Amino acid sequence: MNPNENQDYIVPKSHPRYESLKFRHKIIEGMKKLVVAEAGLIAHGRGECFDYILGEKTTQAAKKAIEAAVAALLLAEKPVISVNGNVAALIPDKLVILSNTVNAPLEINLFYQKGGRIEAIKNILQKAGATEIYGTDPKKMIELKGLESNRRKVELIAQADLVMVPLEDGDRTEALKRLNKTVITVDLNPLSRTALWADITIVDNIVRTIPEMIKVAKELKKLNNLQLENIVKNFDNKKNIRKTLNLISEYIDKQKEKVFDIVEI
Ligand code: PTJ
Repeated sequence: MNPNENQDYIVPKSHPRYESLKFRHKIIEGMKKLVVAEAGLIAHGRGECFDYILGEKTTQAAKKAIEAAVAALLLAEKPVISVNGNVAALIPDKLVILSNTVNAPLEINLFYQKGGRIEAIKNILQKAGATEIYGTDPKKMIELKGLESNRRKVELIAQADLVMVPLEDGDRTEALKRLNKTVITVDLNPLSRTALWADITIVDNIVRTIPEMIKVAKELKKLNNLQLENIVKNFDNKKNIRKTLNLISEYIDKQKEKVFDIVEI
């Protein structure tokens, strides 16, 4: 979607925060088209805040988690990528490419149930080139045990050995873990329940993570299973989250010095 499509949102490319504003407007447009839940705007704002204090870049810790996540996806027998409104609005094309590259089907799974949302998300994914989209037919859905939210209604996820749940709320991650599934998440908040419960937590903005995962997948596909297993075995999620928290502290410390560099006009 061209961010300048809607005359309300003309953002000059020269704007120092063009990239950030472009994705903010994708979320707003997504909400108008029912793709994004109203609460998705708030979730995005929270994400922006964490992204800011991470320096708006994919950190070394995130790169390590991305490598482990891709290796785990390639090793999984029945992997599924769960898609919610925010993810579909922000990065549909790349999501479809990742799904095809690692052979992990896309399943729409929403926290906020509202008539028309599943259709709107299905449309956006189909426009992006998806041919098989799960989680759209109520007759094929079953309910996950130990979960009360709307996310309990799943299709392929019920049988999956690995589920990637980007921008997730904590309840389902806990439920998936209790069902012995490997969970990968992408969450800019390193302290969220999902981040702490997941097996592999990528603390990064989904708009940078998915393209990076596609790049890494192309490389890791050249490895054998033993090499992929070693990557997963050598990854320590708790240590990696701690490293991310240290990177945030270091980044904030650096910014303290910068405060005095701003010259008043
Ligand atoms: O489309 P639905 O109905 O399934 O609802 C989706 C949302 C995101 C509204 C729902 O899952 C929700 O309320 O999520 P939470 O509990 O707000 O958690 C979302 C997490 O994603 C928060 O920790 C945010 O910091 C994080 N986040 C937001 N935007 C991004 C992000 N993480 C990575 N990349 C982002 N762009």
